Amino acid sequence: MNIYFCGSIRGGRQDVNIYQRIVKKLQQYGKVLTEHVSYDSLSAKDDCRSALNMHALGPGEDAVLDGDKAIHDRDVEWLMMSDVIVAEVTQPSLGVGYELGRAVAANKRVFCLFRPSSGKVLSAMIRGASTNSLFQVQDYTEDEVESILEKYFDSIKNL
Ligand code: 6IA
Repeated sequence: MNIYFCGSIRGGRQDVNIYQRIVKKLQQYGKVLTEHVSYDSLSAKDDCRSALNMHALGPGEDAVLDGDKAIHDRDVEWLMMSDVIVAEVTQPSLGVGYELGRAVAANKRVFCLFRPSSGKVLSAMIRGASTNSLFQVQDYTEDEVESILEKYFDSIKNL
């Protein structure tokens, strides 16, 4: 099974430790195409220049844009190849919201995880998308993340 994990990158990296626990658990169920989302080395402030170890560019040079386009195109390709999309949505992220919209449009199975203890309130566009079993939103506490994922993958294994 191909699993696509979504978590905030430029939206902020404060939940990276939970992303690591989620990815580790997901690896029991299939191939996680986006393991890098959980890497400590990815920071919200990185752009493609630092990631590719490039020198500063002058006006009109658009390697950052090209790099972002490559990331976008590769991620969308992986999203389309995946059987399940699991998203940690507590830390708001434009990229994660975009990925979830593309996943819904492609009729993909989506499982969103949200921690109310963060004090945040989840976007109505995510909570409100949870109208059928293909798109589920699950509130959870940090200590139960592994068991929540176990329950979910148990529930879809015969589908
Ligand atoms: O808007 P955000 O950056 O928070 O979006 C995060 C989501 O978009 C994640 O779920 C990823 O799947 C995807 N995404 C965003 N940026 C990247 C990335 N590098 N590499 C892979 N996937 C990404 C961006 C920065 C890098 C050049 C250091």
